[in-house]
Amino acid sequence: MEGGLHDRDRVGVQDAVLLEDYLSEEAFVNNLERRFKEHLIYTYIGPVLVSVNPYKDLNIYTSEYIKEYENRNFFETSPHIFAITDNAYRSLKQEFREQCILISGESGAGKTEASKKILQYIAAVTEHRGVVEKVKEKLLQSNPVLEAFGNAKTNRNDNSSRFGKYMDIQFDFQGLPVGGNVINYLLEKARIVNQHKGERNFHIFYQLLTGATEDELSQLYLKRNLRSYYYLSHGGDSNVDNIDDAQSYKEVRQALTTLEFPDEEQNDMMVIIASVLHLGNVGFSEEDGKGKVTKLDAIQNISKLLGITESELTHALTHHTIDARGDVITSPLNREQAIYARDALAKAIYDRLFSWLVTRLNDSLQPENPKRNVVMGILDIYGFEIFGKNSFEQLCINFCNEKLQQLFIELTLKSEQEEYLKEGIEWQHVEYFDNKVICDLIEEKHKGIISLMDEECLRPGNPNDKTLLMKMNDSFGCHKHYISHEKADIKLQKIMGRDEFRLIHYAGDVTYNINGFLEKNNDLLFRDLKEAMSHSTNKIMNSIFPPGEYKNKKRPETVITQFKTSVNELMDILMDKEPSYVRCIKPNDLKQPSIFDVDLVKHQTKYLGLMENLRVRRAGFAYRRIYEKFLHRYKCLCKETWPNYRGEAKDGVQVLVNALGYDKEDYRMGKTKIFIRFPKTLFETEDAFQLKKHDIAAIIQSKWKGI
Ligand code: AD9
Ligand code: MG
Repeated sequence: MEGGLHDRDRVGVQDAVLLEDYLSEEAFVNNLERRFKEHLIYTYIGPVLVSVNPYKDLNIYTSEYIKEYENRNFFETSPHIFAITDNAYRSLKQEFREQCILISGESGAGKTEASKKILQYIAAVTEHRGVVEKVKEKLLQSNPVLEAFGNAKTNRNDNSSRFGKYMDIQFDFQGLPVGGNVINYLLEKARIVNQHKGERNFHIFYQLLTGATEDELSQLYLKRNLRSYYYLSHGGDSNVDNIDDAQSYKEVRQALTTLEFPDEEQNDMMVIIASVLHLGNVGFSEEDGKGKVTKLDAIQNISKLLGITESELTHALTHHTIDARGDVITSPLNREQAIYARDALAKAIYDRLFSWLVTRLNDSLQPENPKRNVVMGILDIYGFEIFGKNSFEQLCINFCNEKLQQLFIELTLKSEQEEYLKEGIEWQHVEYFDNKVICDLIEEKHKGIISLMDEECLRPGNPNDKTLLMKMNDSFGCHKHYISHEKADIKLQKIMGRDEFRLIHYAGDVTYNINGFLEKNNDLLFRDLKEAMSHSTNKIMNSIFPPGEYKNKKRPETVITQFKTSVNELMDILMDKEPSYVRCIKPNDLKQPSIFDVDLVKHQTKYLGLMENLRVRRAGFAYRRIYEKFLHRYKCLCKETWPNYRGEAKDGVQVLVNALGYDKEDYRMGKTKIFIRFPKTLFETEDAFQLKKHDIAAIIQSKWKGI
């Protein structure tokens, strides 16, 4: 609101809480649009930062900007990701309060970029020498590595994160970064074996094939030609205008070196990447119902690379062994089953490699002295998803978002309550929609959708998607937030298939298609393949496929149960931290600057729950400010406080608001702050101030001119 870099920031309101018509989505989106057109991409809803992706470099992350935000009071500067970060960092450093910054938004909205800006800011405002410098370098370099293996070009985003990420930065008692830790969620491994038109596999494959030297490639039995690989062939053209894969490859190798991955280990990683490519090229024919490997050179390459004999590999890809109550039975797979087994293997290898990478990265980021550190966590995770067709993955993602919304409500109300208590103001009940009922529907023990799904997965007989849906419809048919095809009204029945169910999420209704649920949840890998992989001489393969894994009688947990556990662990991690929120919005589907598609933004406003954020925030007092600041700004509006009030700032403010005629119900006097209920009150004061300022300026000017 003050001078310097923020002169332009007078368009619309900086804080949507100050919107006159705060219940109107129209007004909210209109405010965003007006600001966006002036390149003001950031707006607050109280302490929540809304960010609209500009799709162009705005030059607002320079060192001048960093200086502008360093150690400044949150509400004295224009909304910015640096302001949020500085605020969190100061609270961590001065009060030793653990922080978390939760970033959400749909694909391409700018989450990952925001998380990088946070890291950039922290790196810039902390000491530049010795161990700290090295830690910062490692933290920064972990990004290109994770992105190479976990990001891909999609139709929505050329650099789309295909996994959820929670990253901790650990600080010592002086507020210096000393280490970090990453937790990954649900890598989209289906991409390994198939890509939609116009999309690509994970970046690392293209980086390796275009960036490696001839020597490296020949050691991996690879050809530079991307078209030679079946697993890279589904999306069509693999060039992306603004991605330089060859250059990225160099950067990734350099980053791995900075992160202290020895050369040998880096090579082992590339061997696995190459093996996945060769695996995709293994073909099958069928004789007498039995699958036969056709592309022997691919098998030979994998065998040489991983140190597994060709015969074991071939056998494992075409057979299936089960242990039926002590009787070990091996039966051949037909062609279709063999293809399925091959793809399952490719996905498992890559998925496990990725998890290994994260673990290994964490070793490298471990602080020397892990005790007594304070943590700032950054969550960059997929937002609420609703597509034309929604499946198992969307259910997982939307469940996670329900949980995050719950956390938001709890933490926001908690922090409001804390502030009221601290300021000695009585608490007023806030009406809001509690989405616990939906979380319960999904995750409740023995009763929820997840339990039912697992039960069906484990049931002997012939469980399938149809039987699962029938059971779900039976169990939840009467639930307020579950709609079966049968229960749907006529209009809805027209758009809902018989193989679908619909959940009423806090952010909107989503229809899920049941096909593939059981298989995706089971995520089986035949034991023959596990066993074969465990015989590899590659050290990483050896650790990700431990020998004897198949002997473990206990069935591995289903995908959704593992996910539920990790989401609940995440909630525990976040629960005792002080939260900050960044809500990212994508202004158009074309990845273009300067286009603001109102309908698209409205849609996201809904799914991000922004109007609900605003309502919760506005339920109490819209505006609050420290007495000294308030008095300083508005003292010219009252004879007794101008030019200076001699006495306590709080008393001065009381005199001031009496003179301004504030209604008793419109404000409260806390211990250090004034709380104003409606923006209108504040606006009138601000208008009066602007007028007065004008007058004063005119008087000063006329005096100066000697008139
Ligand atoms: V996904 O869920 O991982 O698919 P994100 O992470 O939300 O998605 P990302 O941060 O990758 O989106 O942003 C997408 C693209 O938008 C970037 O590659 C940039 O080209 C562009 N972008 C995002 N934020 C900014 C920004 N603050 N300034 C300029 C930006 N460009
Ligand atoms: Mg991302």
